Amino acid sequence: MALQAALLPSTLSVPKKAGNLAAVVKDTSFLTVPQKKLQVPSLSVRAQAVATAPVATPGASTSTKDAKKTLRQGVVVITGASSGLGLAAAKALAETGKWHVVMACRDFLKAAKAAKGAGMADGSYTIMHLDLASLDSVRQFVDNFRRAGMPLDSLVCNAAIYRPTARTPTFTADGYEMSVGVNHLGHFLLARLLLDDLQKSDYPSRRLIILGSITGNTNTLAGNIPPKAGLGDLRGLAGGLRGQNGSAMIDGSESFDGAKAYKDSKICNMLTMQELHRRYHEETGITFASLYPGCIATTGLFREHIPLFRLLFPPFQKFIAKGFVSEAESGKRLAQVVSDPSLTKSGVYWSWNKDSASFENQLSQEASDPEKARKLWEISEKLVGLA
Ligand code: LMG
Ligand code: NDP
Ligand code: PMR
Repeated sequence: MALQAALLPSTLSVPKKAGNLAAVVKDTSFLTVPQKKLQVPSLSVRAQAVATAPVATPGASTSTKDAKKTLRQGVVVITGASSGLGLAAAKALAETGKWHVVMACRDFLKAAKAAKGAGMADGSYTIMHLDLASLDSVRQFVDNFRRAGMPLDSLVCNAAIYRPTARTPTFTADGYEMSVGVNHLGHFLLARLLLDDLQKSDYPSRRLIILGSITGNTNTLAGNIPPKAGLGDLRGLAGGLRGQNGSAMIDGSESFDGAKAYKDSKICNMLTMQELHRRYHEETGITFASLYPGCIATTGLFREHIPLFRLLFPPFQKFIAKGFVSEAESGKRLAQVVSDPSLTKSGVYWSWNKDSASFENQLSQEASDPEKARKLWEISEKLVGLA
């Protein structure tokens, strides 16, 4: 393929000091910000002494001749980094200089504009195409990411769509209902494929993070605003969520409800995180986590809601429900879950209190049901072609 053909000659002609990794990234630069401005993460490492590096531990790479232990720049992939929380977290992480952010986005130009608009420095990020509404695209993303030659130290499954007023389903390229297809199934495949890469990383704390939400947890007031989340016995999912010859809803309901489909997809996200933890944490040492970042009432998530809702929801959250957080604040929270040395515990659903201190939150009974998590895992494997 053209990409591979393009790789070989210039790999050989790259100046020695840049090395092969730079050549690979150079030639996949059509996927990235302009090549001349791109820094290769592992080559643009800043020497950070143990004393100042936040998570420097034995086993981190050594990049100075005086044998000081240093932590190389980490590489984090964030899906849906073109807007809202994903963009704010990308900015927060890139600004530290300790992270190179791979923005995995369905709309390259939007992502490029968003990164520039947010003031992210050239070279601190790479944009790669990923459309979670297509399992082929997920696989292509994984191939492209591997070809770029970067390590993977942290993966954030952040992208989502919410269709609050939809009464008829839409479908992914593979024919699955869109909210669950994008928010859960696309991420399920991505996470499964990239586990290998996370495992290969020599970074001291490797993490896989999947966004959850309060609205999927029926042990909260917010989780009791109708329509309530609920997966039932997963018969709709097992039937393929196709809508025509079955149900487009996970629980098998005949009628479609876009708001419920989103909340259901968030239960899937939280169950998947826990199942990953049970299956892989001990063996791999990877930290699996989920979080509720607060109510970020101003993001694009509400783009399909009625205008009156979009107008009133932010002040409602600020002054009445008191769940509001700004995009910048939520970005810092997610950045903490990616890189804070104190948040290495696996299997946790993080939340924050009013002073923005993180705490381990309790999931609802359904969102922490191990039997349901196992069943969800097995059905999802079939739907994404892994079993
Ligand atoms: C469903 O409706 C839709 O059917 C579905 O399509 C989907 O969109 C789904 O979850 C998404 O929602 C849910 C419905 C159920 O909620 C509403 O219709 C209410 C929407 C209101 C959104 C918030 C805007 C509130 C505006 C208040 C004004 C703010 C101004 C602030 C200015 C401050 C200045 C100092 O809703 C329910 O069933 C309600 C359940 C009972 C809730 C408990 C009551 C607590 C009361 C708390 C405050 C009340 C706020 C006023 C609500 C006004 C509603 C129009
Ligand atoms: P936004 O709509 O601002 O961001 C969602 C991102 O997902 C966008 O970048 C969007 O891309 C991307 N996306 C949507 N569909 C696809 C697709 N098919 N393939 C790839 N990317 C896609 O929403 P938020 O920032 O609010 O949401 C981010 C996460 O936070 C979600 O997981 C959400 O569930 C969670 N969350 C949000 C809360 C809130 O109050 N906002 C509360 C709790 C959790 P594009 O820019 O191209 O549209
Ligand atoms: Mg909710 C009491 C606290 C609280 C919190 C933290 C949220 C978060 N909400 C709360 C209360 C209420 N909400 C109340 C009392 C109402 C009735 C007026 C209410 C309504 C409401 C609607 C209609 N809320 C909503 C909607 C949405 O469409 C949002 C949604 O469900 O998206 C799936 C939403 C949200 N409320 C939240 C949060 C975090 C959301 C959206 C984002 C998400 O879960 O991802």
